[in-house]
Amino acid sequence: MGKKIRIIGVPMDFGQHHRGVDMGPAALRYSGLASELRGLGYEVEDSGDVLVPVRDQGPDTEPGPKNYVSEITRVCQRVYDAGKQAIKENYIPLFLGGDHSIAMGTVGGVSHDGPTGLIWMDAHGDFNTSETSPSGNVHGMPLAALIGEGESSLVNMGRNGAKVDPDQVVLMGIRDLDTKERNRLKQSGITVYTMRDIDEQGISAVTHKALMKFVHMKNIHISVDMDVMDPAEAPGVGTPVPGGLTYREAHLFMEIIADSHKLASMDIVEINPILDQANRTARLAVDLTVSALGKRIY
Ligand code: NNH
Ligand code: MN
Ligand code: MN
Ligand code: MN
Repeated sequence: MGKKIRIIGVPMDFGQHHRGVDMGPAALRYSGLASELRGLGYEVEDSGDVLVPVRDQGPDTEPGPKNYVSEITRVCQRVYDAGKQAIKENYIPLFLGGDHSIAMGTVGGVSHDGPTGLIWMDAHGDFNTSETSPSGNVHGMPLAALIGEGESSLVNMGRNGAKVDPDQVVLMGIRDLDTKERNRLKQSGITVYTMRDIDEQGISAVTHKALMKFVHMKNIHISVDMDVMDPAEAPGVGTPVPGGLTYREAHLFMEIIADSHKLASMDIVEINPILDQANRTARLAVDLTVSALGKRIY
């Protein structure tokens, strides 16, 4: 296969108020991520976890004025450096969240030395800014920050300004947008495939269309918020929304991505083992990851 994979854990839960997403990296490792990937023939290095300050507010903290922007920025800067380094050393970085705010670091870092196409798999748009967000939670803002909108400390983290062009972004699986977020998204130029689009056209057609967008690009990053899945498949997430991807829809997406040979980096985020049923969500995430990295049924 020739490609090496580097696992980078980011046990950060500052982007939202449910405690427990910081255990995502452990849940994924426990589910056998590295050995499954070695089974595919990859050389896999687990570089451990990026340093994340301890959050000492007790169980669930209230959303609101304290949204930990400075803590998140500091962690994302480390993630950015780790992503940039991994690409430079010819690894496929596999980032284990943590909540979705880590993607401001991951996508920034992997695009440091050249553009990447971005496929954002999510029930949500993650396209709020601190002005439009009803919750104040930073995990609802990373995609906006990546295209250069929102608080300057988030936008200018790693390197100044936008990290991806709206033209290089596809959002898939969405079914829950806030009102202002929806308007901003419509004006952004980002390609959006909602659950309705997937229901009507099928996941295969939609995925091939998404890939057509990146036909002139060498690298694709997929950022998988596990709440893109139907809650019946992936109960261990903080903000489940009914009507998500089925097991086979998500696998077929990953299998088609693997066939493109363009997957250069990936995030798996928002797994909350405390809310899960016997680590199901992390086990599903491992299955999806190995499909994205080339596991074939036949
Ligand atoms: N849109 C809501 C917000 O901004 C919810 C975001 N929650 C997510 N995003 N899990 O992926 O607070
Ligand atoms: Mn998200
Ligand atoms: Mn989400
Ligand atoms: Mn369906």
